[in-house]
Amino acid sequence: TLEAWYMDSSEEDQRKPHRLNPNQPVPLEDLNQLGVFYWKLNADIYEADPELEKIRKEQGYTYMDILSIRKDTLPDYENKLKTFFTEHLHLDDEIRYILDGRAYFDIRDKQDRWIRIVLGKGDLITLPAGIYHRFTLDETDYTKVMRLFVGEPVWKAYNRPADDFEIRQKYVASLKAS
Ligand code: KMT
Ligand code: NI
Repeated sequence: TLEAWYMDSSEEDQRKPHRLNPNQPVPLEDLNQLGVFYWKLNADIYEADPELEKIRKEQGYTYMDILSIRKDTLPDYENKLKTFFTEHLHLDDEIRYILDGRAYFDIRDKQDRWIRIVLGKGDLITLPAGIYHRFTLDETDYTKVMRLFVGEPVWKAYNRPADDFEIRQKYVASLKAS
């Protein structure tokens, strides 16, 4: 299963866990309510995994590429990590499958509090279009991630505030319904 918790508000190193004391865990059902979904797969066989194939087919994830996120493999590493950790939204779902290493995705809950989700090898997560979020490595400074997309990928991020976007309003309306 997926581990998630509410974050403290300290300005310390973004790569630290930032748990509250005592820890305040967030169950998967709460993440589902926010439109976040999750699969556990066997990343050792990602190149020929029938389970991954099934998900890609059912969800229409036609596009995929793989990024190794570490200082010596990702061009413009420092700037990219800064961009990833700047709160933003996208017009499409963000679909990520961790093939190696670890990473954090932070998302906002309905009351605008940060939830930190830790992802490790074999975790596939989808963040809904219009959700405010950000991404960081942890203190191991490395992950290898597959990016999936429906059709031609659009990676454009709109930094907060982006409240006037139709996709944002659609997302907020979906929360009220749930
Ligand atoms: C994003 O849009 O938040 C990212 O792509 C960063 C995580 S995976 C490269
Ligand atoms: Ni994003």
